Amino acid sequence: MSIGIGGAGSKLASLLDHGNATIVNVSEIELSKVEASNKILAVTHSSRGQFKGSGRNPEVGKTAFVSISDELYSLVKGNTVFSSTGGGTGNGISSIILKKIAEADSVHLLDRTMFGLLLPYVNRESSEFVENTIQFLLDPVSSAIDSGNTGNMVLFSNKLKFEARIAEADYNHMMIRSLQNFLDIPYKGESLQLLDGHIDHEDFNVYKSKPYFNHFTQFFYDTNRPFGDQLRENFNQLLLPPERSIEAMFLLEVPHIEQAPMLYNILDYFAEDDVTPAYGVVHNPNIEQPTVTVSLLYSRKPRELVDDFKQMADKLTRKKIKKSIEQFVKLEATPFDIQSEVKQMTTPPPVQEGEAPIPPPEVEKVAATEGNDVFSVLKRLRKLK
Ligand SMILES: Nc1nc2c(ncn2[C@@H]2O[C@H](COP(=O)(O)OP(=O)(O)OP(=O)(O)O)[C@@H](O)[C@H]2O)c(=O)[nH]1
Ligand SMILES: [Mg+2]
Repeated sequence: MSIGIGGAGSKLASLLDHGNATIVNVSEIELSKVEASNKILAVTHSSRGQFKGSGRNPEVGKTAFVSISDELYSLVKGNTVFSSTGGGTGNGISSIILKKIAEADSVHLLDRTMFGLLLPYVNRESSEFVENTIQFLLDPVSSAIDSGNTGNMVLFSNKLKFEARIAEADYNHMMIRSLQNFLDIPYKGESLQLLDGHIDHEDFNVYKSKPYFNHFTQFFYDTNRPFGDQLRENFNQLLLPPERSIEAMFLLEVPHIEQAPMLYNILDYFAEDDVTPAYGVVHNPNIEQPTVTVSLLYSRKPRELVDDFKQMADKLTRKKIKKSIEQFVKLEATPFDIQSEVKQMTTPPPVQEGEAPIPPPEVEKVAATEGNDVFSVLKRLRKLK
């Protein structure tokens, strides 16, 4: 079962479980908009929160957790939690769940929680989402991983959504379809003719319960080209890119039984990295080309992830500062020829017939009476208003 926390988390959980998920929010309005069999309203102390959410403030989410603590903590055991890392509700409530997991003595393999975390795209999303994400990765995610008590963490990213201009609902479907490809591995092993290796549900659950980041992807495999090149070309654009894998799993589906030995090329690739993957090869007559679904478990210090985020955020902040300096201290280049200006000031206006000529003003006298700072001189010359 999946549990969705906050706006984004709820939508993803609902898609994965076809409306049978548990969703949690501090906002009644957001809860009412998502289809789910179990809806939990977390109580905030601010009347605003009860209708509008946490307003990107994780402290509101954290306070609200108290009202649902026991119910939620027992629900997440052995299940999958979805949450954004930037929103106040998702971030606040999930960070307490992660802290509780980190503080537990030890969590049994099958009671571990898998997390699907949705990270914002720094170049397009609000700085509050980015700041919340940095805090979330630094503390709750880091301590949960270090404790060894959490299951896989999947780091979804909104980068492709913004860069390829994909509608939110479509993007959500893409993320869930991609996750479903990974989750289908043991079911395909069960329903299709097994040609080599084996990944059953038990193996799969043990794999999901390891405290590492999980990067999964699926692509057509061309046996005439190196597997590593194809893997790199087909990293999942919906997820953050992976690091060197510690453990791996793959399912190779072949349309023709005699293609099964393709598997050895894949094993060779992983052997170079000293990784012995769990694998299965199945006959799938419904596909036209050999297809491989790969999962890489990698360990990346959340601190390094945060450094990436910070670098991008800093670059953006520098750009913003530069822009605001250019906006507010805009100096117009005004051509100014002091000699002709002085000449203009000292030349008397043309004398009309019958009028006495006006004597030229004494420049020094004017300066003495009206102040002699640059601004008042410029003002008099009408260069400043
Ligand atoms: N891909 C995708 N991103 C979403 C969606 N909804 C929100 N987000 C992203 O999630 C982050 C905001 O988190 P939400 O889940 O909306 O916030 P919340 O947890 O409900 O918290 P508050 O609304 O602040 O109480 C931002 O990075 C959004 O871009 C969605 O349906 N799809
Ligand atoms: Mg919300």
